[in-house]
Amino acid sequence: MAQVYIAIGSNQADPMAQARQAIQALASLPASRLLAVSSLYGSKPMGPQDQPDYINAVALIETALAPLALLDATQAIELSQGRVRKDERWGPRTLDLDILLYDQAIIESERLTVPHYGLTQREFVVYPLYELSPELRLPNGQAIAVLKQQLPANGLSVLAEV
Ligand code: A4P
Ligand code: MG
Repeated sequence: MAQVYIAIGSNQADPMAQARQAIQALASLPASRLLAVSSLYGSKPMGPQDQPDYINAVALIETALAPLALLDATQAIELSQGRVRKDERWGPRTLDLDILLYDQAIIESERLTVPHYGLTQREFVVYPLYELSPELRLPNGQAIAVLKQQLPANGLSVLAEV
């Protein structure tokens, strides 16, 4: 079984409900178990500013799914929650699920880059990761606690528990 951190993001169609529904869907993945979920955070949009604030959270699951099978499953969850892929980069979305870490694996394939390329620069990923696992280290040895210390909160706030 692998331990996998998954980032959840939404800023459309009742984002808090989208996040909670996504967490339920992750808990129902085959050959997997939900181990922990961070608080639900409110965050300022990264990218185009003419879009609503986001709800962000991070889930920790244990899974027997291989990385690409897990990506198929998380993309199916995105689609089932009304995600329409658009050309605009970093534009609004009902649900975005990003695979942040898959054990300590380093994956660089056409469909999947792990650790996720934006992990270390995004306060809405680093802070919930720290909440879940303050001792966590990335495959390159970077400590999540140090990353958090270096990254301004940028208005990030805990809005609710799941
Ligand atoms: N892909 C590669 N690696 C991964 C991975 N580790 N996890 C590929 C998931 N997918 C991965 O993703 C494009 C392709 O990335 C997938 O087909 C997959 O094969 P996508 O979800 O279709 O596209 P996207 O999400 O629009 O692009 P991207 O670059 O992933 O967007 P981001 O970086 O996720 O940004 N502001 C706040 N405050 N909070 C947010 O959550 N999110 C975004 C989206 C913008 N601004 C935000 C937030
Ligand atoms: Mg994405």
